[in-house]
Amino acid sequence: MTKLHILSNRLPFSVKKNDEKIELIPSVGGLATGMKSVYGQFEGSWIGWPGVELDTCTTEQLLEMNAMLKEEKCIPVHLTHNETLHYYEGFCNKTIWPLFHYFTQYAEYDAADWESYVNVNRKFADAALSIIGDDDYIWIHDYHLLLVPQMIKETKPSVTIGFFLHIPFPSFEVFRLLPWRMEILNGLLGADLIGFHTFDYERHFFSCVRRLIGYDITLNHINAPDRLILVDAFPMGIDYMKFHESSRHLDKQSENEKSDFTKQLEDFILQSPDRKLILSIDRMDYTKGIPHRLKAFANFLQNYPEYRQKVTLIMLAVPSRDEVEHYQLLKKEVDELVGKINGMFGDINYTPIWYFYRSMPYQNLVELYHACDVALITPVRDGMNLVAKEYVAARTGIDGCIILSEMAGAAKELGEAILVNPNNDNEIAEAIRQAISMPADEQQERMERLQDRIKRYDVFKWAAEFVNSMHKVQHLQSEYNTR
Ligand code: GDG
Repeated sequence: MTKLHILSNRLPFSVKKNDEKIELIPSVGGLATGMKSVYGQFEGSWIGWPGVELDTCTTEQLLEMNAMLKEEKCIPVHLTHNETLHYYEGFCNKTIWPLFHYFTQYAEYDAADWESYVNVNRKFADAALSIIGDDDYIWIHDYHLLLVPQMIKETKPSVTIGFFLHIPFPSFEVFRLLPWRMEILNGLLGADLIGFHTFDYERHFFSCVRRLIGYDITLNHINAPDRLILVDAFPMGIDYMKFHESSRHLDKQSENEKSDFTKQLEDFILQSPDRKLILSIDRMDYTKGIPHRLKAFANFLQNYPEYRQKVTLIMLAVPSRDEVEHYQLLKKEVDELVGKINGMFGDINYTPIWYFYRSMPYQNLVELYHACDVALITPVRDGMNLVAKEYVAARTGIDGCIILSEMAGAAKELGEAILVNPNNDNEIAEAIRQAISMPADEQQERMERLQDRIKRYDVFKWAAEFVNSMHKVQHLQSEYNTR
């Protein structure tokens, strides 16, 4: 039987070591959920880093961890502290991440980080090569593993390789800044199918291939000398029914069944019936536009004093990459801005911003989506943004409004949201006013259309379409080779 293997930086389980005991904690992110749906059908393995550094484990712990992961059909790629430092924190998060999100001034070009990136990509490729059969399929994920497609193709050309990038692919003028641009492009071109969230990222990629490598491109096919490579847009969806049903469950709960979190939210809303809650959820990342969003909220309170006391921004910022300096500086800036705005517009009965710097359990996340009237999602760059889709899925009352940055991949699909330029504080302030005063029938009309679309193209459909395209590319390649 043909197998489909998955390769991603992280496994769908994180390993936790508690008092010498090993525990596997399942990941709940969109990638893990979507992949689990196709992964079961193909009998493959999942290859990735289990999340603990090799140097911190004893031999017994390693053996136990490997055995536990094997039961879950997971193959660990173990990384040392030095590798996580240079490959992950270094090249992935200080070079590719800022550059591909257009933060060119943050991108560092460090030869030692690059060397580690190549070596770790080789480790992942070797782990894959040790288990994949000649006719198997492999689906490689994201910017951590851009060199792996070529490394696998060179050794086992008959394997069908799919690659999906979860972040934007930047325009040629930005991509060309990378000292290792040729290596990265050639690495990716080892794949048979390359997927992006949007057509714009696909276009940028084609432009780089044409100008830097010189391959001919027809429609969405790259005509490489040895084979055809298919490139397409696959906008990632969410597990719509999971969010929708969890939220429906909240509608049906009796008073006794409600969580303390829900009760507190309800009490707060009941204190003043015309109170409006605005929700903001992201990882604490400079690409997410959090400082601009806060300034826009302050502008809104400044420009529309009649809404003070009535509008609260609930802001969940999940700690992320806090060992990297730019993230530490961002955290400081956000802390200060929240303090300043609360100090300026708050009083004994009113805190304009409720700020949570932590991650919350899934259930609380749904409770927030369920309770808030507006979702304010204004990244300065974002590959897709799943939070916007989750908010839509969790609106059981078919009301609610999304203010969405035009720089998020999701903006291409969510045309019924209020689209804004994330750098324009006044435009966002005006969008907040528009959202909280939008007539109920207009909210409903927009939300119904959004829900139909997101329900239809959910994460399972996304994964199935990607795998179907991997089948399709095989046929296209055999036609191409017999021309
Ligand atoms: C990358 C790309 C692209 C958030 N806080 C909590 C929590 N979350 C969950 C959300 C959502 C996910 O994390 C965040 O996904 P996003 O898409 O918004 O953003 P990134 O993490 O930057 O993801 C992005 C994505 O990959 C997929 O391709 O859309 O553009 O940057 O699912 O629900 N979950 C829990 N507690 C939290 O506090 N349980």
